[in-house]
Amino acid sequence: GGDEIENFQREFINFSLEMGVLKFGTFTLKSGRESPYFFNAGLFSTGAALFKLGKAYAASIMSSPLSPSPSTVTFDVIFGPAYKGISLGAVVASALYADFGVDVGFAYNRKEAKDHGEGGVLVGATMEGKKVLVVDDVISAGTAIRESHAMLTKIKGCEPVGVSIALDRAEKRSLDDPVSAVQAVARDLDIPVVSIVALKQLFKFCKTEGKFEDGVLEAVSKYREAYGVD
Ligand code: OMP
Repeated sequence: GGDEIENFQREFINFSLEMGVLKFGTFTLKSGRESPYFFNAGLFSTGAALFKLGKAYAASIMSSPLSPSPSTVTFDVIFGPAYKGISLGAVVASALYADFGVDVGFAYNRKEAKDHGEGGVLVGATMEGKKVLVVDDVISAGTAIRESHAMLTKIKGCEPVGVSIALDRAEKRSLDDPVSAVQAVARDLDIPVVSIVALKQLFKFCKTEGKFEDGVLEAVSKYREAYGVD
């Protein structure tokens, strides 16, 4: 998460722009905040895009504290929260195996409990007594990730040990906060939050590579000044 942009980060930003996942304009966030950019991970909607996406997450995880040595990770199971986290978690688990030989479990939840068949809201690998990594798309205010964390702590012996996301928007929840929502999550839940990219790298890359159309650089700069934390 420093100033340097790694290769997998450049590739990730480029292909997010190509797929229309990363867009500039005027967007209202879940929090109600008005943003000059939006990241819609649902538009990683082809086999090739999902394949590359999985690889980018895996690379960020393996170059973070979630991987204390080359082929080890701190978690037993990946949890992908419904709905968007489900496909993300699946491609990340697959890429960890393909690229790093790391084979972990995969689980997800249903939003509605099923009353027939196997029943329940949790599907896949058991998370009882396991160390779990939550995989999600974006953190803005941190609301979604805190809900997932609260759900996991109700499972017997389950220990959430980290969060992996594509984009850290690196913004404060409220204007008088000294830290970003991601920093607050890491502090409050006492676990690492690892992103493929944070706004700082994204901004620097788009600026240097001339990816901003007229007025966008100014709009994103203003947004960072108002809400951002580096
Ligand atoms: P928080 O719960 O505030 O952290 O917002 C995260 C969620 O907002 C994501 O899981 C998305 O559903 C949505 N979101 C995006 O997907 N991309 C963005 O660039 C911004 C948001 C958002 O609404 O803040």
